[in-house]
Order: sequence, then structure tokens, then C-alpha cells
Amino acid sequence: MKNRRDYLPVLLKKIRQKKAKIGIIGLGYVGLPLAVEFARVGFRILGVDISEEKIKKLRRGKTYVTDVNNTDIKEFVIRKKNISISSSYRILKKADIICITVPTPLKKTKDPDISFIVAAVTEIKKILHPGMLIVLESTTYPGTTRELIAAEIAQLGYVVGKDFFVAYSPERVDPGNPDFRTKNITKVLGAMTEKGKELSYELYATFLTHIHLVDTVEEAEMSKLLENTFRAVNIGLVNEMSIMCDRMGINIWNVIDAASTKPFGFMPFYPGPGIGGHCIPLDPLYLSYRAKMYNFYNRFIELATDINGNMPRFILSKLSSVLNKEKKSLHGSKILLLGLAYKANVNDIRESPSLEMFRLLLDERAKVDYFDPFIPEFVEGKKRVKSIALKPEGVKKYDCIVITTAHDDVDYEMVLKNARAIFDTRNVYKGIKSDKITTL
Ligand code: SAJ
Repeated sequence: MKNRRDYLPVLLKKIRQKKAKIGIIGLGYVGLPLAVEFARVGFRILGVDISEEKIKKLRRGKTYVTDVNNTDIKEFVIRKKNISISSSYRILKKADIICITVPTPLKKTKDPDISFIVAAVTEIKKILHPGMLIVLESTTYPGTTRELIAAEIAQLGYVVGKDFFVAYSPERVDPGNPDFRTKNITKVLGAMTEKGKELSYELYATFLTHIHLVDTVEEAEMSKLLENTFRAVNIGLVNEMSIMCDRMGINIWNVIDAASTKPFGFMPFYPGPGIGGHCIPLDPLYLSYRAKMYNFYNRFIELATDINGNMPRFILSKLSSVLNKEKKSLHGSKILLLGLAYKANVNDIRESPSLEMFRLLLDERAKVDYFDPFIPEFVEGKKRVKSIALKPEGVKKYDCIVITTAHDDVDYEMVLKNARAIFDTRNVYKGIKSDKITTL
């Protein structure tokens, strides 16, 4: 790159004046809230997503992310028009900054699928111009930012820290959490160079009050994986404890409540039918995949994955013994799963353990329905399965009702009054004594 300018002051000024155009690749549960927060402080956003359905919804002023409301979409996409949306990367030609917030799922082999990041970088290389800041937010293994973004762009003859700037800042969205939103969650931030750090800090400081700087992009990438591996391993621990307590005839929920009275050094996790969502089941596998390249085998992750992954089958075996008490078998029994979403008060069924239970029950020839106020229907194979309406006469029909997700707005009192038997895997009936209820 000849006649190299110092791009830092130019871009810094544009950021401070909110004149920098920010491209956001991936308008999902991370990208869309980020776009709204940047738009709210006055930036022009160029949003790119491959989903025409998402684009249509946004252009109609409709959100599809739990933590973003229609009012904001109407305000910034329709009224002020400072969020433009397209499925074409061409709109990023005018961008000064690009945030990559694409999914990082798993392949069928349970190995990381970083194809969405690779695709985004391939497109960025086509529209890149000197002086741009690229920030990766997608959860991924340490080394991704350096190898798949900085090194890839350097192949064009650009020098990182001079011709372009690169940073990594993990997303920390907790879908459905009313207290912590994109705006008030501390952001961890690492950059490839000092100038990259200065630019990305200024960028996030336009709408965030707490930014925690680390020394390298790898530290930032690893911090996110530690956070989520911490959760997966501790959920695995408490799930194993629940199986142990079941065998010993001890109420695990009371044990956890008692341990939680310790004012220091303890953090409660709760057993359940397994772990779902787009992060906790996946992120630890990104870490163990990378660690294996260093001949390091992370036994905690493997063990937690195994325990958490087997919870649906454990629940099924418990359900079988609940039915057995009434001389019934799973085969032919009418079962209602109450809650299909992977956790309470969200409309997401990705990796949901309830979904696995639904399939396992079908395999056992049970007659299984579900109710979920957030999930009106879902597609299972070639079939479209609809949620039932939760009514007293309907509840009476089931041999057992399994509480798999503890949504708030469900009439649990009506269910208890009318159900023949309840298997409560989420302790929604905490403290209520009834012969009808079996608790995990
Ligand atoms: N779960 C349990 N027992 C627990 C906690 C959770 O069985 O004690 C289950 C949930 O039911 C769910 C799964 O684990 O199926 C994941 O639960 P989660 O609360 O971690 O929910 P996520 O995946 O939507 O959000 C998490 C964030 N959650 C919290 O910090 C509370 C956080 O770890 C990340 O910011 C986020 O994933 C992410 O996007 O990485």
C-alpha cells in the first residue's frame, strides 16, 4: 500500500461526530440490538442480512428479536431511515466501520462451523477500502480474529494497524433478561493494534458506559468462552447432582436453596431437561475443538456436554416411572410438554431439550402434544406441529403433563387443578404439595 495516510484521526473524528457509517453483517439477536443502539446515538447503519424474511419484517417496522421493540424499528428503519437494510454486501462500500455479528453454529459433526464468518470476510474483501475498522462480535475460538480476519485482509496488501484496523468484542446478550440489555452490559474489547483499540473503544463508548479492555484479541475471544463454559459445566454439575439426589431420595431444589443462603462463594444453577440455545450448548465445543489443536483435552467440557446432553433421556426414564405408577407405559400415553422454548420467556427453540423430548416421546410411540405461549407452531420433519390451547378440559385428557420450560405467563394453578399427573422438571410448583406432582 503506497502513499499510506494516517487513517486514525480521520476515522476517530467521524466516530466522535457520529458521522462514521457502520456496516452490521448479521441482523440477529446480537446484530439488530447493536444496530438500534448505534442508530439511537445518531450513526448511519448499513445492515446486511441473508434472510429476505428478516429484511421484509424490518422494512415493515416489525422486530423479530425479543429484546428489540417495533417502536425502535419503525423509528430508525422507517421514520428516520438511519438504518438501511439489504441482502447485498454492496451497501457496505460506503461503510467506515463493519461489525460482524453472524452465527457461529456447529456442524453435524459437532465441530465449529465458522462458514458465516468466512463468508462475511470474503465479501468484506471485495468492498474494503483503506482506513476501515472491522470488529468481530460472534462467539468463536481464540485465533479466529487474527487468522480469519486480519491475516485474510492482509493478503490484499493492507497492513493491520495502518491501512485497516481490527478488534474483537464478544456479544453478551441474555435474551429475555429485562435487567441487562445491550446498552448496559460491560463490553470486553481486544484489538490487534493500539490504533485499533483506540478506534473500537471510541466506537463503543458512544453508547456504552462500561468497556473492559484486554491486551489481545485472543483474551477477548477466550473470555467469552470462559463465561459460557462456566455456565455449561456448572449446569452439568447440578444436573448430575439432581440424578444423584433422585437416586438418594433427596429434594435437589431444597438442597440448592439451602446452599444459596451462603452469602459468598456459591452461585446457584438449577437442574432441568438439558441445555438449549445458541450459545451454552455450542460455545464450549468451540473451545475444546481449538484446544485439541494444542493437544489439550478439556475433560470438564466433554463431561458437561455428556451429562447435559443426556438429561432429556433421564427425564424420559423418570416420566416412564411416573406413568408406571398408574400401570401405564409411554407407548400410547397422552403426554403434554408444557414449554418448547429452550428457556423461559423466549421464543427460540434452537437446541431446545424440550424438542429432543418431543422426538424421544414420538420414538416411544407416546401421543405427545405441546403448549408454548411463545411458540405457536414449529416444523418437525415434513410436519407442521401446532401448540395446543391450554384449557381445563384439554388438560384433563393427558396422562401426564411435563413442565419443560418455566414460562411466566402460564396458568399453572389451572393446570394443577385439572391435570391427572404432573412431572415438574423446572420446579414451577415450588413449595406446593400434591400427590399429582413429581419433581425432578
Ligand atoms: N439452564 C439450566 N440451568 C441453569 C441455567 C440455565 O438448565 O441453572 C439452561 C437453560 O434452560 C437453557 C440453557 O441452560 O436451556 C442456557 O441458558 P442461559 O441462561 O445461559 O441462556 P442463554 O443461552 O440464552 O444466554 C446465555 C447468557 N445467559 C446468562 O448469562 C444468564 C450468557 O451466558 C450469554 O451472554 C449468552 O448465553 C450468549 O449469547 O452467549
